[in-house]
Amino acid sequence: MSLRSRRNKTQPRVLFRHQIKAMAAAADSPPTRSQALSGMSQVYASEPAIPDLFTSQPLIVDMLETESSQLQQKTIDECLPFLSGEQHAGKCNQHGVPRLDKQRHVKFLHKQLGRLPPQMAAADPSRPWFFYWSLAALTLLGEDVSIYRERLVETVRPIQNVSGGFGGGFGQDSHLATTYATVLALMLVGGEEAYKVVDRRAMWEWLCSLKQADGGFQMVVGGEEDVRGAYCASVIISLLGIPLETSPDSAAYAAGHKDLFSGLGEWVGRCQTYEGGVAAIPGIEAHGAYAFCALGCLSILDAPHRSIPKYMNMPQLIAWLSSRQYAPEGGFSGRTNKLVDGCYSHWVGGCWPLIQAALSGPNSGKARSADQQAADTGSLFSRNGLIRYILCCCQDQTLRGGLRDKPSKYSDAYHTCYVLSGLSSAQHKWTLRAARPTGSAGGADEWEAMPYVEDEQVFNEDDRIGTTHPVYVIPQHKVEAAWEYYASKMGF
Ligand code: FPP
Ligand code: K
Repeated sequence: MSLRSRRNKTQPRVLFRHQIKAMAAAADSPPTRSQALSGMSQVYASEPAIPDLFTSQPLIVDMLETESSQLQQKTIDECLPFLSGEQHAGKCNQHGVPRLDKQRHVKFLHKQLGRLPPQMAAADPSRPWFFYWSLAALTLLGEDVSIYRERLVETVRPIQNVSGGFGGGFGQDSHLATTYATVLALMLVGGEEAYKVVDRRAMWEWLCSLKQADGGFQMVVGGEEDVRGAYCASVIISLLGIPLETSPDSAAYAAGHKDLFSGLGEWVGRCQTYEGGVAAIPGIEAHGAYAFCALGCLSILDAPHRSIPKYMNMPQLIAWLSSRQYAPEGGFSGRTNKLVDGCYSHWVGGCWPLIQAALSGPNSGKARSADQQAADTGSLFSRNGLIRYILCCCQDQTLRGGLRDKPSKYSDAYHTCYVLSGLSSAQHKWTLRAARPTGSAGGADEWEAMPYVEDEQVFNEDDRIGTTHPVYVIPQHKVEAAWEYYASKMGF
């Protein structure tokens, strides 16, 4: 293999305008260029401490140039000025990291919940997604979203079909993705009025018709079956306390699946690829979004330390997930030879707490083995790298606000939600406090979040955002409130 080094170690550090300005402010008169240079030690002292890893070209570059390698180089060049602070006009902390612009992001999100502008009519079938993305992101930023309860309830009631599930809009067929988004949005606003919108019996019948003979779920009756279906169905079933027995007149029942979770873990396991990642369906390319869906689904079927190692090759999965984090960018890519994107802060970043729990098992504070202790304390990815990418590269810097894929892209509700979810999981440590009893599918494990404290914390403490359940991606207390409400329903 021919490799070349791209890094020029003798290259001088660049003085940014804000550093020269800071020096000028310190002195009575603006410094001349020679004064600026003779004051080098002073400048170095005030220069933000950014590890070279995040400010330099990669040390090793493959000589084979392809469209992919050119795009990768373009992305590095696009991110470096943001990672070095150059693009933040002196508004960085001592680590070269800017603040989280909460106010603007909150404003952006409220706007997303308004009426869609006419040019967005094509996005109509994804309206429930906009509700989920915006409400989840607002919640992470500490906003009370119950003010949206009445409007949400009125808006989603007509998109529920009598045959079960929710479409994207009035008169549209029920789809697992829009149903998942609608259910989560309802749980986010919370309250009995929201909980009772869902027709759970019809939902159960519809889910039974989506369940396939091979164990998986179709997204829509007669439509595609993939790992999104496995995750969305398990979330809906377990959050709403849908009875697990399959309907005796369903094809799944005839195929021997007497319950909705039967054969699902095996089906998800078949989606792990030779690379170690997880694909949408068996036999195609691994992608980060599906890795999260797979691990989330498995963590619902049973406690993660039992179900994830049961269906997944852990070393290969961990190797693949680790390869998703890039330097200097610090963010995650979704697949091999592709680019970092802020949304993978969640799809890939959100896999880590589940992997960590799978490795550590429940930690109730009792004596731990050496392996367990190592898994308890270590971090499986560079949290600071991800936090740098998010705060430096993913924030829209105009009045628009919102978070984005990368600096050359516009912010949107999808990225705002998943970038913030990723930020939250990088800032916290989740522990499985107590696992459900063995063999109780859909049962609740006890999770606990603690602020993750690094030796060197690169973000301002004020910018630590809220937490979100590692499996359901809504706050833990909203998950528990839903469980409590539906537990009182018994059957339907
Ligand atoms: C590729 O896009 C993206 C995918 C193949 C996955 C999309 C799926 C999700 C975002 C998640 C679905 C989850 C649920 C719960 C419904 P791309 O080729 O534009 O991006 P890439 O270059 O980063 O792969
Ligand atoms: K992408």
